[in-house]
Amino acid sequence: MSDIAVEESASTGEVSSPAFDLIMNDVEIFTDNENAVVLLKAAEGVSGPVEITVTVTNSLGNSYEQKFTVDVEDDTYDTRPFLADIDPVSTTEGTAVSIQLEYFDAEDDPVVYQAYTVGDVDYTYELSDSGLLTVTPPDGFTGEMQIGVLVARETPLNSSDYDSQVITIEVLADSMT
Ligand SMILES: [Ca+2]
Repeated sequence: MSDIAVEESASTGEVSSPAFDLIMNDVEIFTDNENAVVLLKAAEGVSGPVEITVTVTNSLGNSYEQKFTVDVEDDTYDTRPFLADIDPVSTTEGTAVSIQLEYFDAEDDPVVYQAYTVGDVDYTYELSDSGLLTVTPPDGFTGEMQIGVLVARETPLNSSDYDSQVITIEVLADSMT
């Protein structure tokens, strides 16, 4: 690049700005023999300070080593709970239906359940602390209705720190009446 015509740079006044647009016709990716990256991965269950020794050796066999300390910390990331899949359920006209909610949490942390109305069917519901959801369809209603449920940490980290699901409940006509 040293034989490229240059001109005075408008911004700095230095005579170093290329007079023409530079076009790269040939780009080469090479192995950097002067710099290297070391990737460290802690083994399962290892924690605390670990001393790392890096040794470089040149072609003449001369070596130089340098030590540094890495502090390995436990995986403290607490994943949020999520609901187990809930299959559609069915009941008959005027009959309450119960659904036991279940969740998974990697750390087995305590959770809270919530339920919320989805759609405009005027059903009623109850939800116990242990996740037993009981939904009662309105009198005379048949067809499909939906209810939303969610599981969250006891102390959510933010307003979207939960897992929700919509349950479809089919209310069948009571053939006995
Ligand atoms: Ca958790």
